[in-house]
Amino acid sequence: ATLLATLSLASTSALALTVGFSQIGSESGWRAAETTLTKQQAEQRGIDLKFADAQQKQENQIKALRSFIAQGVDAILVAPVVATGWDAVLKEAKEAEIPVVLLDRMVDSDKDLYLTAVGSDLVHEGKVAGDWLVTEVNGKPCNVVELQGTTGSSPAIDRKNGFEQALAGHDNLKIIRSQTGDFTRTKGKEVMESFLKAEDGGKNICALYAHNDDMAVGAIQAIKEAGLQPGKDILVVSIDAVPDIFLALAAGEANATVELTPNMAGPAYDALDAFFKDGTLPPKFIQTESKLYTQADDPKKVYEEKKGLGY
Ligand code: GYE
Repeated sequence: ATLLATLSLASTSALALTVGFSQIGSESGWRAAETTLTKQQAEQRGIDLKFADAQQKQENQIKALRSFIAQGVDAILVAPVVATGWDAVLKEAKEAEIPVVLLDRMVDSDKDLYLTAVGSDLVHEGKVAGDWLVTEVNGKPCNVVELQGTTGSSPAIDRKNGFEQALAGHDNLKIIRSQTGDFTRTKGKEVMESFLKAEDGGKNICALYAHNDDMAVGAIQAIKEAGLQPGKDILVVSIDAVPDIFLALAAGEANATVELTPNMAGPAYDALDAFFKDGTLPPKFIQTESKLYTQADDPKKVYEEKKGLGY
C-alpha cells in the first residue's frame, strides 16, 4: 500500500498493518523465542503478519523481502543473517515506500535504507562477558577457547571484538582457539569436542567463551563427556540468558551469561505505529538492555520466571 494511502487509512481507523517478517530460522532457543513473541504481539495488536523462515540462508531472506514488496505490505521486519549484501533489496523496498525494521542483527548498508534497528549493543555484550572472566581469573594464567556465532553476522563480529577489548592488557588471558559453532547446540558440541582433543583432552583449557548459550550448552555436554567438570575445570561464559543456561548455572556447570531480550518486536511495532500514525521518525537504533547473570543470581528462580516467556 502506498504510504499516503496508509496514512489516510490510519487517520480514520485503528492501524490494521500488514507486515512481512523475514526470520533467519530457528538455530537457537533465543531465536525461537523471538519468533514466538513477534507472532504473539502481532496477534495482540491486530497486525497481519506474513512470516517467512529463511532456514539460515540470505538468499531466502532476499527472496522473502522481494515477495513482501510485490505483495505491497505496509512494512517489513528482517533479522539479517549476515551483515553484507542487503543494498539492492533495501533500495527496492525504499523505492516501494515500504519501511524496513532490522531486528537483533545489523547490516552494513546506509542507515537511510531502513527505518530503524532494534537490538542490543553487541560489542558491549562481549565486553561484559570478557570483563567477568578477567575478574574471575584474577590475574591467573587462563587459556580461553571461543565458539563464534554465524560467520559474517554482526553478533559474531561484534561479540568477538567486545570480548577482545575486555582481555586487552590482561596477558594472563589468551584466546588459544576460536571457531564458529553457528549459534547451534549441535555445532557448539562438535567444535568443543575438537578443541578438547586438540588441547590435551582439555587440560590446557581454562575457559570457554560462547557467543550464545545454545553453543555453550552443547559444549558443556562435550566437556562432561571428556571427563571434565564444566563450570570448574573449564569456566563457561556466554550470551542470551535463555532458560536452559540457568539450569546449567544452578548445577554449577556454567558460570555467567549476558541477557539479550527476545522481545525485539515490541519496540519495532511501536516505532511503526508512530510512523504510520503521524510520520514520526524513530532513532536509527533502538537499544535493548544487556544484564549479567551469574551463579549468585538465584538461577533456579530465574529459570522458573523465564521458561514461560516464549522460549
Ligand atoms: O544471540 C543467538 C541467535 O542475532 C543476537 O542470534 C542474535 C543471535 C543470538 O542465533 O542465539
